[in-house]
This record gives sequence, C-alpha cells and structure tokens, in this order.
Amino acid sequence: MGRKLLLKDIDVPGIRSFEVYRKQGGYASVEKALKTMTPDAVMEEVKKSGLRGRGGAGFPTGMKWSFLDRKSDKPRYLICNADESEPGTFKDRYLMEYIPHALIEGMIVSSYALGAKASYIYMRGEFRWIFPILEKAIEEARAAGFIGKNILGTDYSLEVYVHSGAGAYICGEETAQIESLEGKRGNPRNKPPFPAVVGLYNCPTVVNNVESIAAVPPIINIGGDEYAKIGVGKSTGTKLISASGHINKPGVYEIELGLPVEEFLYSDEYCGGIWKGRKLKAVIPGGSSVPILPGDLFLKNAKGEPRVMSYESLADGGFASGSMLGSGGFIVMDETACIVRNLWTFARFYHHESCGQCSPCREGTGWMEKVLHRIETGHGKMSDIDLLVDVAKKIEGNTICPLGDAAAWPVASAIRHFREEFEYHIKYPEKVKDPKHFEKEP
Ligand code: L3W
Ligand code: SF4
Repeated sequence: MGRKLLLKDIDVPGIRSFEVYRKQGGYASVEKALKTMTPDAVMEEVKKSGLRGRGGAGFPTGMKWSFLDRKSDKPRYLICNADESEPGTFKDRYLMEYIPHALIEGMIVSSYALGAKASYIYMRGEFRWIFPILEKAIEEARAAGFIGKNILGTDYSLEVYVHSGAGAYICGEETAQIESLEGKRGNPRNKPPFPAVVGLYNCPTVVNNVESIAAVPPIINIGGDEYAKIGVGKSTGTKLISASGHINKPGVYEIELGLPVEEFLYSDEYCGGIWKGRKLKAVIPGGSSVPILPGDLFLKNAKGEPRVMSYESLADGGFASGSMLGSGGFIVMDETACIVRNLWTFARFYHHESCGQCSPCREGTGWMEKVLHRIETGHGKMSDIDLLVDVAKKIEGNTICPLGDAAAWPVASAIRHFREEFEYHIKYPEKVKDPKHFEKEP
C-alpha cells in the first residue's frame, strides 16, 4: 500500500466540512507556516521537495515560484488552474468536490510564500456544482480566521476568490487563463514574458494546478526532504491518476511516483486489470495531449526496461518532452478499440477548441480532423497517412501555445506505432463502414 498524502482522509465521513477536516489535522500547515516560517523558508521547503507541476508540463514548482519578480512593487497574484479539461483527466474535480479544504489550505500557504494578498481559483465552467462547495469552504475558513485580515493574528492578510470560466479548453493554458480572468477572450499570449514577470493585470503571477497547490500543505507538514524521499529520481512525491477506459476499476488513485506500470494496471489495489480479460492494445498515460503507447511498449520501453509511473519513464523515444505522465489522465484501450476512431475523436476536440490565433493550429487541426474522418469512414487514400504526418510536423513547435503540439503528438505517435491499422482502414473500406468494426466481442 503506497503512502497517501492528498487522499488519506477521503473516506472520513463529513471530510468536506471545515470541522471534520480540522479535526483530521487540517490547516496545521497554515499555523506552522504563518507563525514559525518566513515566506522564503516555505518556498525553500517546496524547492527541496522536488514537487513538479501536476497540470501536465511537470515544471518544478519551487523553481517557478522563485521566478516571481520580487523586486517589483506591484501586487503579486496566485492563480489556481482549476480548468481541468484535458480529456481523460478528472482528478482535480474529485479533490475539489470531496476535500475542498485541501485546496483552500494549499492556497493560503502558497499565497503566503509568494507574498500574494489576493488569489484566484479559476474553475472550469462545467464544474458548476463545485462552485458553491468551494465558496462554502472559503467562508468556513474565513469564519475560523484562516482567510481575511491578519490571519491567525499575524500581519498577513489574504482574500481568495473563485472565478468560473465559460467552458473553453484553451483557458487551461496559463496566459489564456489570465486574459480570461481579466475579462477578455481567452487567447494565449506569446511567452516570454512569462506570467512570473508580466501576469494578471500586468503584475507578477504564478499559475499552479489544483493538485500542485494541494500538495503544499503535506510538504510543509512533513518537510521538503521527507517528501522528496517518496518517488523516483526527479519524480518525487505522490501523484493523483485518473484511470479510465477498458479497465476493471476506473477511478482516481493516489500513487507514489515510481510505482511499476504493470502493478498499477493489473493489481487489484489500482486498475484491476483489463476489462473482460481482454488483451491490452494501447495506453495514453497522461491525458489526450501525450503520445499513445502500444501495450507492449507501455509495459517495457524500447530497451526492454520495465516502465514505472514517472515523468521520465513514460516518455516515448520519438518525442522530445520528458513529461509524458502529463496530467495523469491514464486512458487504457483493449484489443477492440479502434485507434483511428479514437484519434479522430481527439482531433475533432482539438479543432473545436483551437482559439484560431495561429495558422498551423487553426488550419492543421481542421485538416487532421477531416483526413482522419475520411480514413475512419472508409474513404481514405494511402497518401493520407503521410499527409497526416506532414501536417502534424508542420504544427509541432510552430504555434503560440502547447495546444498545437497536443493535437499533433497523438497523431504522429499513432501512425508511428499503428501504421498497419491505418492501412487496413484504407485497404478494406467495406470492413470499417460499421463504426463498431473493432468493438465486436472477440
Ligand atoms: C518564468 C521562465 N516562468 C517556464 C513556467 C511557465 C509555465 C511552466 C511550464 O507549458 C503550458 C502552460 C499550461 N521564467 C520559465 C517559466 N516557466 N520557463 O513554467 O513551462 P514549460 O515551458 O516547461 O512547459 P509548456 O509545456 O510549454 C505548459 C498549459 O501548458 N496547459 C496546462 C493546462 C493545465 C490545466 C490545469 O492545470 N487544470 O488545464 C495547457 O495548455 O498552462 O502554459 O508555467 O510559465 N524562464
Ligand atoms: Fe490558439 Fe492553437 Fe495557437 Fe494555441 S496553438 S494560440 S490554441 S491557435
């Protein structure tokens, strides 16, 4: 049984309320930080912990905090990115819905470290029912003296606001989120300047994912060094994984990073193996924006080494990024899944969600959707496969924000690993006319 830091009290009745959360030791990190530590000391613990951003990019949180322009006399802001919309990812929703105070506690300690006097939780528009849950948690924390003026009698004061988005995936991109919070259309900005220097209202700003912020209280409670002992290499601590697809036990799991992927997929403690005893076909380990791995290559890398759940181990050799654990959206496909159909669904999503600012993404996502649709419906040409690779290459690295790469990588990796399945669709159009062509009982 792995160590639990975020979900340890998830089964305690009434844990959503301040009273029960507090009885379980909640808000101890606020007392410790505000009464016995300087903001710099809090930041130092987070740096020592090795915590990396849990929203997808895996960037070291302490380093991101240290980029915040401290010389500026402008206000500083913390924004919690609660715009969880990555297909296959639902762990932030779970955390906010069932243990809202874990996020509020993290917001207070993180804001203190950053010197922010006002902080925002930017929540995905579709999470309407979570809005009152967070508002209530904030009010309870305020009534107990943890939010507002002179928190716990210290000279630190903080306001926390919840802001609802309007249902656009692109507002999960940090600079689009800042634009949206400022009341504008959520178009990503060019970087640099990074938000740490020019962010909300042109002021120094840190944008962190829900899970990253909720990980700060346990780090302060146990100490950064102790936290860094959990995990493997540069992937420290615990991570929430949203597991879905053809598995026996879909759900949200907290794992220690470094857990062997085989154990995660097959043991009863976690996913419980493949649905109906079928064969594993493919896994997308980190949400739809990361490359797709065939079953064999998911269990062992190209060198034959067993993979573990970590930012490094899940990288696909052909792609530059080392954060293929992404947001922890773990999507499993069994032998009946059609790769082309799945890709087409993703391509349709990215085309719909592209903000349209850059031509490679605006046009390229549209072309990928069209070409994948014609292959999937039995109207494809052999030259379409290389056309898709070419379009994906032209998008990758040529756009303002990572949505372009996110749309291109799954297509490029699927063709690399499953080219024969694309060819099958083109050679036998009559067999793929039925949309359930690979979904029949084996
Ligand atoms: C200051 C430097 N800051 C890097 C910061 C940067 C970002 C983070 C990772 O981006 C994007 C992000 C998400 N001075 C800095 C610096 N930073 N160098 O560090 O940056 P990077 O470049 O390592 O990664 P990236 O892949 O280009 C990640 C966005 O992806 N995203 C994530 C969505 C997450 C949610 C969620 O948490 N609910 O939806 C999707 O598009 O916002 O912009 O913070 O600023 N020299
Ligand atoms: Fe908009 Fe796509 Fe360009 Fe991102 S990559 S700014 S979503 S057009």
